[in-house]
Amino acid sequence: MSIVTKAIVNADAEARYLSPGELDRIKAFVTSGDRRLRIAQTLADSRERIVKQAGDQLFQKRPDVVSPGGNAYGQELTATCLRDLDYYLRLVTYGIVSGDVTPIEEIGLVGVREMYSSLGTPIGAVSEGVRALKNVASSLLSGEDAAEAGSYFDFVAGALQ
Ligand SMILES: CCC1=C(C)/C(=C/C2=NC(=C\c3[nH]c(/C=C4\NC(=O)[C@H](C)[C@H]4CC)c(C)c3CCC(=O)O)/C(CCC(=O)O)=C2C)NC1=O
Repeated sequence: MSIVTKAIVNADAEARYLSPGELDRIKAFVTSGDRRLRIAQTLADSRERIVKQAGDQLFQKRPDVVSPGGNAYGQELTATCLRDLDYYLRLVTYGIVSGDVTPIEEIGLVGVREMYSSLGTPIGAVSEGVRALKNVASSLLSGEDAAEAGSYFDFVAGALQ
């Protein structure tokens, strides 16, 4: 849900007009629209590089995951691991565009703990990988844009801890 939809659902539940506070938040959302779309576009355009470099950083910090017996050991499982990082980068762009973490939660975080646990994937290392995505992505963005995007990476990394 975008923050516009959310405000409307809340107001309609009480059969009232949008409040000044809600209109202010919607105004901020609309005003920041160009910037948020630009950030999402930059991340999408650079996704291969962001995922590759984040993977390199992760495997340097956590060599155990790509060592024999590790959950991402071997070409195929390493590729699956990088695919998961790409998934999270994609979900972060959804969050940035909608100004809301709900799409990230619904698509990528509900039930994820149980899933990784059943796969034997160390969830803390996935979180580390998302922090690496944030590092690499931030280096491609201006300070203000990096801060906007950073909050969504932080949200995902926090949920995966
Ligand atoms: C868009 C929402 C979405 C998410 C998030 C998602 C995750 C996801 N990751 C999976 C597997 C996996 N995920 C990883 C990831 C890793 N292993 C590690 O040690 C690293 C720390 C980490 C990379 C950062 C690995 C290695 C597998 C395969 C595990 C296996 O088959 O044994 C699987 C099991 C099915 C499959 O292999 O595709 C799912 C569903 N799928 C989705 O549709």
